Amino acid sequence: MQIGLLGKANVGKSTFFSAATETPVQIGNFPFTTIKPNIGVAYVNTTCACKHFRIEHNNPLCISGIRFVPIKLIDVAGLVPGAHEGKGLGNQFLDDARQAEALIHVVDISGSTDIQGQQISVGAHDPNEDIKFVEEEFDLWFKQILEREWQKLSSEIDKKSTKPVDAITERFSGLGVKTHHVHHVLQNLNLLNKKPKEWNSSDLVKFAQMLRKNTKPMLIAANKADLCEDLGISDEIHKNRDIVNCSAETELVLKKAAKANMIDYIPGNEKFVLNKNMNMSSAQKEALKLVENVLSKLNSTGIQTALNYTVFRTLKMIVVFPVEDETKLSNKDGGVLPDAKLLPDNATAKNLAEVIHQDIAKGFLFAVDVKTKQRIGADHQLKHGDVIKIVSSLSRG
Ligand SMILES: Nc1nc2c(ncn2[C@@H]2O[C@H](COP(=O)(O)OP(=O)(O)O)[C@@H](O)[C@H]2O)c(=O)[nH]1
Ligand SMILES: [Mg+2]
Repeated sequence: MQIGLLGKANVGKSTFFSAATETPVQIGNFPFTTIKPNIGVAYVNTTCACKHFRIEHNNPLCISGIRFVPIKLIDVAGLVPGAHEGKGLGNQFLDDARQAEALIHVVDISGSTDIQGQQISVGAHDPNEDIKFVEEEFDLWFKQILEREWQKLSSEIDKKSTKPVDAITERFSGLGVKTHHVHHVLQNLNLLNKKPKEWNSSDLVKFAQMLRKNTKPMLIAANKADLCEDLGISDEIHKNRDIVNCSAETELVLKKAAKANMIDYIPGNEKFVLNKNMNMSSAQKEALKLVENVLSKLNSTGIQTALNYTVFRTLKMIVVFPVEDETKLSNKDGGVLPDAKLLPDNATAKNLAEVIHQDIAKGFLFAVDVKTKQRIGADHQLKHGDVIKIVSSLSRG
């Protein structure tokens, strides 16, 4: 599971990345601070199964019944118009985005950075322009790849009479394109029964656009929302796009203050609690006052919301808790609810076994839904929050 952070220079991608991963990366107010893609571990969160069973357990990823599940986050170099033609760090940027299953487009919603990433006064730039150009760059990139391959691909399909769905999927698998994506797009555009040789250029453009939307879904993180007088512009965009208001800088301050024991803060929360036993300088107190103001305006910093939205709503993933001992809810070492796995929402008990270990899957006998104590078969579809014991004739390794 990988999510890519993208956007033009200076919108706060690296700040978002640091806040979400706590990895110290270079943060600076000039273009191309991030030269090499940074890959880090961030977390989505959901209710832990310990709540259902009303038990307490010691797991560093469960804080007061909120379970944090790791995902990979990629911070990629800033994007400029013309990137698909290699402008800026163009092709490198687009290549990095290949690995991502979904993207978070970080936008400066306060309008205080121009298209090149230079700082200007609040409201001087229209963030809609950024949304437009980034989507266009992606569409053009997909179209370019399609066009480059099209001649060969369509004549191959014609000669060998392979199914277009299979041939197209195979050729574009490097972009994270799966059979169901291609089928869905072809069906929607009424192209399922049209020979690729007979496609016109408009078919190709539409196909590229829709394939991009389906394989690289994008959430807009309306960052620097703390600088906005009001958030009307974001509400306006919300009419046709998925968008979450964010303040990456505020989240970073909160994470750092929590790390230094000055506050208690659960990422995603609307509040933090001051640690009365810590001595703080007046500057630190002042910074936390500002943070309080931002939180009261935005409800939360939006960083956790953006990650959760991408994984649970855009990608429709579910969290399942595998256990080996269904009475103790533990693994062999006695760790209670030791694991939380992210799975697609149509995943079966067998799929969970595959994620745990190939041998467990090979020897799959049956599984137990620990919440209902019912025996389930290999094809049983799992739900978000399920606690599952797999019974296998083989053990791992
Ligand atoms: N006011 C405000 N400034 C931010 C926020 N996020 C980032 N910044 C500032 O924007 C500038 C660029 O941030 P950076 O993360 O390096 O941007 P990148 O080029 O997109 O990676 C830095 O000065 C950050 O401190 C935010 O949420 N609010
Ligand atoms: Mg950066």
